[in-house]
Amino acid sequence: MKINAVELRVLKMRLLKPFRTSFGVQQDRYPLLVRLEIDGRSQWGECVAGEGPWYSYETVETAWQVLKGYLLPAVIGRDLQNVDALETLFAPVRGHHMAKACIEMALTAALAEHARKPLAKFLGGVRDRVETGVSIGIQSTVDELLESIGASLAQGYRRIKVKIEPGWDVMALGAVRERYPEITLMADANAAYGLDDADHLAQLDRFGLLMLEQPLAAGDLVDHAALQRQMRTPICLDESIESARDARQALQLGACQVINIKPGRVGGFAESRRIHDIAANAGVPVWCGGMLETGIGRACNVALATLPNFRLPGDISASDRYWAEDIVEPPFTLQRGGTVSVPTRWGLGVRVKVDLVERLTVRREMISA
Ligand code: SMG
Ligand code: MG
Repeated sequence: MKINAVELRVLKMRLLKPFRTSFGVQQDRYPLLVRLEIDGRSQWGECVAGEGPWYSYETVETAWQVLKGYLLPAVIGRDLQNVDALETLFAPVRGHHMAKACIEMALTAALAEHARKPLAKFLGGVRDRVETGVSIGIQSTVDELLESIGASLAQGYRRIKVKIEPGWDVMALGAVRERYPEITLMADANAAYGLDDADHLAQLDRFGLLMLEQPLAAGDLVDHAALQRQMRTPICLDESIESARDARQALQLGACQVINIKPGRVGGFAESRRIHDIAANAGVPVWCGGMLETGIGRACNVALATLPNFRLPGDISASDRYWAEDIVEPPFTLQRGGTVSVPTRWGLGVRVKVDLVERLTVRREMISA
């Protein structure tokens, strides 16, 4: 397969509701899309980088520059029979896994289509629906939090993740547990704490959380291991795991008992698979995170989450939780038991609404040899 050219685009899309985490509030999302011209057809992909360097050092701007300046010149015009060839060409570029991932995932979808298989089957998936949950941002009041959780449960979501930060943690989760003693509940701190907060965080143990996601800074594997020794709640790592090496070292250190895999964060499907296997061999479950994706990135996440060791519900909510109108057809909808169905068409499995993408585009550039 030969990538003849790649079109980069940034869209502007309004989230239905602002999303607040420990690092800021987001109302508009600016997804960076790629369209590979590959063997005479188009293959879309999505980069998960955010607008600012908060969740990661990567941003829409850095991904654009690294794609245009380094990654795309290395691959355009080359014959790529598989993803290994792509990874070899990308290897000299240090980091920038989000920029790399969008091309890797688009190429994988094209290879799946070429092999006449749905992406999930091409990846080795074993499920036709995946369990999903919701991620509920930091709210202004406990009443709003309880209301938001109530609405999500009423829609059929079965796992609730609450974003926390210092000042919005023990009290907020305590109120949730009092109202909903039985729900599957977890919390995500997006690196808002330090090891000095260990005693405080250990108070969360009494809420029977499924896990506590990324309490400490991304580079703090050793401190996460120390914190895990001081609390019963399983620690899950998200920002800390950018590669299979990170996963191996985190598990060796005892820094976590669960891993959140986002293919867009770790360089794509192949690296996600390696992390999945390392975790499986260690008896550690993984689940698929989310980055407020459009239907393109969501289709990738759904496909990945069909692998066997994705044993916990993902942050893969339906399209209508984020967007008034998704850019793919059909949109992802919530099905019985709080699940999302896995597309069965070949390749990515959803059709991109090109006219809508066109209307939402705020920046575009064609990169060719
Ligand atoms: O896509 O439903 C989603 C968002 C899930 O909470 C979510 N993602 O740390 O896991 C996380 C956050 C990162 C995204 S912040 C823009
Ligand atoms: Mg997270």
